[in-house]
Amino acid sequence: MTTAERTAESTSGGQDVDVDAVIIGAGFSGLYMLHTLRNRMGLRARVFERGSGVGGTWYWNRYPGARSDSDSYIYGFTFDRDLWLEWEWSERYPEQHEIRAYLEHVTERFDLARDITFSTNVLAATFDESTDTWEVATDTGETVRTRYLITAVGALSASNTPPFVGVDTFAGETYHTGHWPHEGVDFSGKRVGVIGSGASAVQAVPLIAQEASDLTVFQRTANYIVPANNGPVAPEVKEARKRDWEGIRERIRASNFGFELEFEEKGALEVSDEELREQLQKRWDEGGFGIWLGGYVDMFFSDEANARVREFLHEKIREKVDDPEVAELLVPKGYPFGVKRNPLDSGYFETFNLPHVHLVDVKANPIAEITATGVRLADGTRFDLDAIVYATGFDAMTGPLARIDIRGRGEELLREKWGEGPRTYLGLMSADFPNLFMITGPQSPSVLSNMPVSIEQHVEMIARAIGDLRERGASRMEPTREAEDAWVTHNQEAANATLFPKADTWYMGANIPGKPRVFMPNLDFVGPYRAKCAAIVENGWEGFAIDGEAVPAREEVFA
Ligand code: N01
Repeated sequence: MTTAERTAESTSGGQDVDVDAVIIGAGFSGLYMLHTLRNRMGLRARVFERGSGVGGTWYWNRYPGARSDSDSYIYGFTFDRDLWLEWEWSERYPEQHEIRAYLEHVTERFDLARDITFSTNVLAATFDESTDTWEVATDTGETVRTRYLITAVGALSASNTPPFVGVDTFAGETYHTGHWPHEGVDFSGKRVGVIGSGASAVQAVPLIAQEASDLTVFQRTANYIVPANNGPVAPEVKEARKRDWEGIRERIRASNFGFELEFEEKGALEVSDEELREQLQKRWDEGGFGIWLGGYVDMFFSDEANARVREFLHEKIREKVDDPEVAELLVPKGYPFGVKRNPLDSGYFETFNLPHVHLVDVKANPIAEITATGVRLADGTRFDLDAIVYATGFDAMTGPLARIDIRGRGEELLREKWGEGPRTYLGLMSADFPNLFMITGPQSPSVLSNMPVSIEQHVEMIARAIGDLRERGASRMEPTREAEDAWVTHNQEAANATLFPKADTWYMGANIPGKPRVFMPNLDFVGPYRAKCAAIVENGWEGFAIDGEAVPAREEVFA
């Protein structure tokens, strides 16, 4: 069937809807979803995007130093060989403005903008049981009826400013790394306070320090931070990668985390001190996530194994930081390595050797109040500041979905259904919310992977689902309650077998006061999860019900 024929069918078969699909968000996920549904399948799709341009995460996170921690050659779409070949990244890790330029290029290349409505927030979506459609309402007063609702809202897009006493009273400049001014910020000659020491702060602090006359970093938890080793990529390496598009694509799709990284065959407890140090040093020198996602798998399960790796990392911090007291504060304590997102370092530790940069421990002495002039700690110490930068992260994974009033069967609110933690099947759909698909939703590998790889897999699976529904003439798809319950249990059991629950992280929802403490990503790993999903589809959508007809899932799905 040609695209035109499909379009005609779609139009004639969809008189009860304004469009076949509404997609929320125009980042990597939304753009590829739109391209797939409209350009490849001939459906009528419409994207709503709250920003005034495309990019999602990369539209909002414009703080100094913002760049991806994934190598640039795999931080993009692989669905189109020509697109992959024609785009040139300037460095090992792509900078924010370059990623945004890339996504703008994708938008233009596939003529996507005409179906994207910018500067528009989706406020609510309600499932209509009588027609198996969704009614979507926006903050511009528009209402759109659609068969399929697809959230492409990102896992880290609902920014979090902690509810400090007096947070609105500060008279100076206030910024959040997650929604940085487009025109940039000049910190020259200013006394700046950065609250937080996660991946965003680790990237921003060295650059803010170059401008500020005085910089104070308020740290609650020290992080395990390993070198990025950024820089230009040798032309012959770039060329070899271009020639190996198919190989790279296949390897990252089958990999554990969407990178070209494999775990060591032996565990950290099975090698001599000498071998361990040699291997860790090799990965340290290479930079990137090798030491985390390509190291010793037993360190995720055994504290003893983990301690051997930690010791190496603690030494490295002490070597880099001149003042032993500051170094001790920067050495992570009380939780294992690898279970909190590992930021990549481009001069973060060395920044604390500068005389105008200070580190303050707000675990021992918490922030009591934001005042008109700065920050006051519990013991009464005051910091007078001209600017405060909140590098305080996000209400991760569930936050972006909870902000929308998504009502399924019986008007049940998704955020209420998820009151004790997310409940999904495959991180893709939730029972009683038919025809609602979530790209890289909670309980899928998502944030524990190189995101574009997981995004492509989900987009293609959703497209397949929609294609199958249309072929069958079916109007409704949803997971069964049994499959969802078993998936939730499987995810919790997998996490509980590891050291992940041992740290207070956004993976666990622990950064948001009152959020249930539940491990949110899925731990099946990218390749095995992908294979599992493929088998589920091949077996006629195991664990799903199509127009009420359920196909039970095999036990292996939950292993
Ligand atoms: O946010 P975070 P982020 N009082 O949640 C602290 C991705 N990302 O924006 O650790 C005092 O990591 C909080 O302290 P603690 C990446 O996946 C990717 O840096 O909770 N401090 C922490 O230090 C990353 O993991 C890239 O004890 C408070 C900080 O604020 C995710 O986004 C770049 C506090 C928040 O750190 C989030 O990173 C950047 C309070 N009340 C981000 N509340 C790349 O790929 C919070 N904090 C490059």
